Amino acid sequence: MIQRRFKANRPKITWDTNMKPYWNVIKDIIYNSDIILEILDARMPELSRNEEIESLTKESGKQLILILNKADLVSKEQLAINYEKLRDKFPCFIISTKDKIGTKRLREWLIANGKNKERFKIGVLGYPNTGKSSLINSLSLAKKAPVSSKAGTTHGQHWIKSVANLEIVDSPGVVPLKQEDEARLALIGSKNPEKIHNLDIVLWKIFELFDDKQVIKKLYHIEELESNEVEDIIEAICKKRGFIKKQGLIDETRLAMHVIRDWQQGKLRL
Ligand SMILES: Nc1nc2c(ncn2[C@@H]2O[C@H](COP(=O)(O)OP(=O)(O)OP(=O)(O)O)[C@@H](O)[C@H]2O)c(=O)[nH]1
Ligand SMILES: [Mg+2]
Repeated sequence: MIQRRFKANRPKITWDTNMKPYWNVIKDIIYNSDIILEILDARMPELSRNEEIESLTKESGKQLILILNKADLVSKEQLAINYEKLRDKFPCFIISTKDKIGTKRLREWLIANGKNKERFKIGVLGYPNTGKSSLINSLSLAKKAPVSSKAGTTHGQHWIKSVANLEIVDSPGVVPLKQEDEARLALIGSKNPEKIHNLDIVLWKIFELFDDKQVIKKLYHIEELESNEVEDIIEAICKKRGFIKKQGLIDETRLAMHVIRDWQQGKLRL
């Protein structure tokens, strides 16, 4: 039935047979919504954009809005840079559901946009753990959708009656059809550390994101270290924490687990 509805606008994406039922849920959400909010991680909005969501939305003729969530984890200067890069492409909103930044403005904007409709249906899509359910709760002024720091909390599609005539659908985080780039998924918090194969690579990528290494040094109590080389920082933290293997080598993998968790839980602020 879902396929029949979409026949006229069949997307050009090649479907992997195993992923078909899952992506049919996403297509169904796009079909049933009046507008789509794509939730991005404000720390790295470009990396957290999903090509498939954007092309499916475009083909459906629905409007796409970008939400840069977790703005509390980014400096104002960096936010302005990230916002400038995207605002010409789509309408953008800067949000922190944690600190309640921007949610009132977005709620009012949605209400104004849907004022001529009896029901204004909003689809909320994005990678796992970007804050889809948290945003729905903030917009609805109630805890209607389950939230957790583990990626993959929401399953299936859930329509939630929000404020005024708004109806919002919560969805499971999208799994990319094409590039299964582990480091990218880890950085946007969509892959839990226990499931990451190359932990060391992700650790390096996180540390390399910081121009100002003081932030890392402060969090891990190695302010006395003069060097700003990632290698030296990793060694100093491992020594400080006693992450040393039997042979006397530093246990980078163990550190990686901790740092990735801290990053995903928002303890490292860019
Ligand atoms: N720092 C910060 N953390 C946030 C913000 N919004 C959500 N989070 C946290 O991000 C984690 C994921 O939030 P969810 O709302 O469950 O994310 P989701 O996109 O629904 O996740 P799935 O259902 O797993 O796809 C939770 O630990 C939230 O507390 C925010 O604005 N700032
Ligand atoms: Mg969720």
